[in-house]
Amino acid sequence: MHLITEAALNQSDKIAIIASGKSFSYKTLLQASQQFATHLLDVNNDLAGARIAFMVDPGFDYVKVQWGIWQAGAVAVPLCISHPLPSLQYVLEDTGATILVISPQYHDLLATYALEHSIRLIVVDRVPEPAIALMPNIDPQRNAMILYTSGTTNKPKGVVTTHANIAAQIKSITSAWQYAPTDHTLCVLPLHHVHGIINVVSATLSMGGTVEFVDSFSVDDIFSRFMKGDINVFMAVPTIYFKLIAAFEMLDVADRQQLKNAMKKFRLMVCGSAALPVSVMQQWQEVSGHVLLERYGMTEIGMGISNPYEGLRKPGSIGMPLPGVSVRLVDEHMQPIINGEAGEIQIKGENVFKEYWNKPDATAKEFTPDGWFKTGDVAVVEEGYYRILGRSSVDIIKSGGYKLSALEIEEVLRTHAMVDDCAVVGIADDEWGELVVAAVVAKVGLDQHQLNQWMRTQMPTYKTPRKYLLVKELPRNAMGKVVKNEVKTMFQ
Ligand code: MCA
Ligand code: AMP
Repeated sequence: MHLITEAALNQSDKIAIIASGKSFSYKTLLQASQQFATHLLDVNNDLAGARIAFMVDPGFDYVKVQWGIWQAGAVAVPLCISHPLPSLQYVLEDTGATILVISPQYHDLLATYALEHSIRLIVVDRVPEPAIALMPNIDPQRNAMILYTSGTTNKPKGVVTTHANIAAQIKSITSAWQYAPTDHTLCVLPLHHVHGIINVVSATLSMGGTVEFVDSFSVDDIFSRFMKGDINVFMAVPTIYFKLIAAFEMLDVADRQQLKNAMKKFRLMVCGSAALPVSVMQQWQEVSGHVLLERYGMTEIGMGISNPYEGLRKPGSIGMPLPGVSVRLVDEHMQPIINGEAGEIQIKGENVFKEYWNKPDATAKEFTPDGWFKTGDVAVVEEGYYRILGRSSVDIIKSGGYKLSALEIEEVLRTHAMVDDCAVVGIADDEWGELVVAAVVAKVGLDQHQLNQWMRTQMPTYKTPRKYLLVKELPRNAMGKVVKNEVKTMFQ
């Protein structure tokens, strides 16, 4: 990834990363990543698109491993550090990963699996520091990363981006939001999604800024770091701003004032990944003095549409197309909208992903014949600003900033011995955006607590239903299809 490593060469002694109480310069990061790439290369001179999965905590090692994978010519597959084994296995099998890099604490979870599947296991703190080998020359059109996204199919799909895609995604936001070497960004987001990987970490490092990591998500920790006065950029999902507002209100007057003073000095605060409620935007302005910059993105496209850095940031709106991104709205006949009506957002540009991994049919289905990517999000344009109205599928849920597939959750629920049938929906929730809930037709004697615990062994917690409703039967239409909107009303 030339864009990022070039910045590292130019910045040298500047601090790139702060994590777990330590600071690491660009020079240290680049050297460590090249040593790691050398270790990965072993006897090869180019890993030629091999998939390397890594389950590494956010921090110096994460970035070292990611850069090492890229420099060795392999494809980075970041795993979610809170996923249970079945979810990890799915990604490892789907990508055919041949190398797995882990933080030491994930050894017990994954070592046996790696051994049984002949996957080379590398524990990140037990890597030698070899003399740096010659790195392969990487064509920008080569695959760089695979991220998993839930959609209208029951299993998550691997979104493949090339080096050129990632570079375009980075260039677009760094110019629009004026990233600078003086940026000091706090990373509180998970690093298996675009928001954390591209917007927070990669874009900041590409411009020579500093990324500071937290050990785990904690509102108190975020506030105490804000109060130190170094951090000047923050990006998060609406749920996190909601949580910060609630915590701010619990502080005493002196702490509030100190925090306000620190936040006033920030250069930028961004919100995205899910609709930002106008009330949260307004409350955050009172708390921090900042008008949140709301933007719209997707795993498949990086960022597409954004409120302006300078100019009116319109509440309830996602703004205008970002530089280098073409955006259009189309009606149900795929005709571009010209009369101000609502339509599906479609996107074209170098930022758009290459394909779904090993899924040519799914890839073809999501593009128009003339190369526009169909987002499935419906919007209108009002005075030049796009406003999201909803999604074309009721089976996609956004909760805590995560995109979830109702079908995927239902599929897992149905494998429980006591569950005969079920319907999963998202219901509106102030804190989480949408809350995952499930109507369940069950055998007599189902223990809901046990079901909930069991689901958490099968899926990451953020995908599991928050409420279960036991029903005799699910509401169906004349065709026998479950009517999801009726299921939603059952929870009101
Ligand atoms: C967790 N909890 C929930 C949910 N998640 N309750 C309801 N709904 C949920 N979705 C509960 C847990 O069960 C637990 O309760 C308690 O909250 C704490 O759980 P934990 O997992 O520790 O949550 P957290 O650490 O407080 O995390 C909340 C969070 C996290 C920080 C908001 O969800 C998060 O990092 N979200 C961001 C995701 C993200 O980066 N999305 C970007 C993808 P109990 O103890 O009772 O079990 S979208 C993207 O990349 C595109 C390109 C874009 O546009 O950005
Ligand atoms: P993901 O695939 O996890 O990257 O999620 C992408 C989806 O998040 C988009 O298709 C939208 O539905 C949603 N999304 C992202 N940003 C926003 C936003 N600012 N407002 C509303 N929805 C958003």
